[in-house]
Amino acid sequence: MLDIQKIRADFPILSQKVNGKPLIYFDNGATSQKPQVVIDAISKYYQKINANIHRGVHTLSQLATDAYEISRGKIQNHINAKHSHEVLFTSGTTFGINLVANGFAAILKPGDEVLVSALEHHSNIVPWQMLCEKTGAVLKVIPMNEKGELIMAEFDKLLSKKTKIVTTNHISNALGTINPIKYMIDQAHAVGAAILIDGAQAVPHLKPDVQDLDCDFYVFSGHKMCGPTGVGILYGKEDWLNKLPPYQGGGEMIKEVTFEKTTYAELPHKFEAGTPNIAGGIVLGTAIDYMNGVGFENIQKQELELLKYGTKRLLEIEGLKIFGTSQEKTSVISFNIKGIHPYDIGTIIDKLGIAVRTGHHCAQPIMNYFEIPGTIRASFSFYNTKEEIDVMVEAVKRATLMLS
Ligand code: 7TS
Repeated sequence: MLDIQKIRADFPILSQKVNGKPLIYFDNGATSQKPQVVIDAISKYYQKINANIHRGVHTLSQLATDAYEISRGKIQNHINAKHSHEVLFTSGTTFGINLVANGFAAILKPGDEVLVSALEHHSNIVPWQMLCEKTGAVLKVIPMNEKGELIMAEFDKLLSKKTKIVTTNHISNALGTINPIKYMIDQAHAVGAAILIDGAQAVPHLKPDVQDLDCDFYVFSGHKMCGPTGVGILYGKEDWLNKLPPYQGGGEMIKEVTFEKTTYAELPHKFEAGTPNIAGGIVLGTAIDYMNGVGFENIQKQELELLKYGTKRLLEIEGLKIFGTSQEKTSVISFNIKGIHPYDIGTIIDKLGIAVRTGHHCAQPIMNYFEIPGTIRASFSFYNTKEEIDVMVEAVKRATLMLS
């Protein structure tokens, strides 16, 4: 088992007080906290090797370029991509999805179909709607059931030769459902469709193997997995990345520019216009090293314990309902208390030092399905403890009494 106290000591923010109380950070779905090694790596970059990459002959530029490309290699290994040029640095999940959706504008014809799951974050809905508006393609939704599971029989029925791309998250941010993506990837491919997996909520909990999954695209953000904000990854199969047009034009993404014609650089540079988040890209590698040091098996064990314990303890509260009761679930508990607005509970427990997210979690269609304005979401990380859950349960009880 993990020595949680030792791990907690790696995260300086966790020993802070907020509103005069020890911080209990249960908003890991929104962003994770950062260990000292990550914080140090950011300042070390600016103290020692800050320079622009891929352009200078001078030593610092080469050091920065090497560090950036070493990090790309680490990420390639981590997700088991076949080639490092299939690993593109982006600013985050949202950017990666927009890049792919924008590229499909060159491929889709009116009447083609895009399948989106009912469990998506807005960033995996809106870019596809924009794509459909632009191309005349039709957006279809893979429905879910009361437990917050996608209905595979309905998915199978929706798939046809018209389906050109399927998009789903690996894990739902609002409910914690782990989707059967391997099955979905195989089914999409059986009709000749591409498939994008939004791994934003998966990479903090597991290590995806993109070759084993055989997905066409896998996107995620660094900041939910102990890394900095403003950096993320788009993995794409080489063939697809060669087929898609560039997303942004600018420096570094070209082979040759004249006023008559521009030719584009090879992968990955074709999709990396402009000066990137260099420190972010390098330090994402540090964050991944840190998580691998903790070990994803250990992470999963600890988080499953927290999920089971938190579920049991919260259900002791009268009138409390949990949304998202899938068999396959990660350490996210979305709940409401009968007759009380989630925002009111969130505000009161914040005064007690407890950070949860309240609201629709950028997943309004899920809230509409359950006919609720939002939920209170406690999302646990491996550095959280059962004792913290006990404090939250007592705080929610207290808030409930005050508001009833
Ligand atoms: N996809 C999923 C499944 C997400 O959970 C999020 C962010 C995104 C995409 C967008 O990621 P970004 O890094 O590009 O912003 N989810 C959340 C959340 O649940 N609470 O705050 C942000």
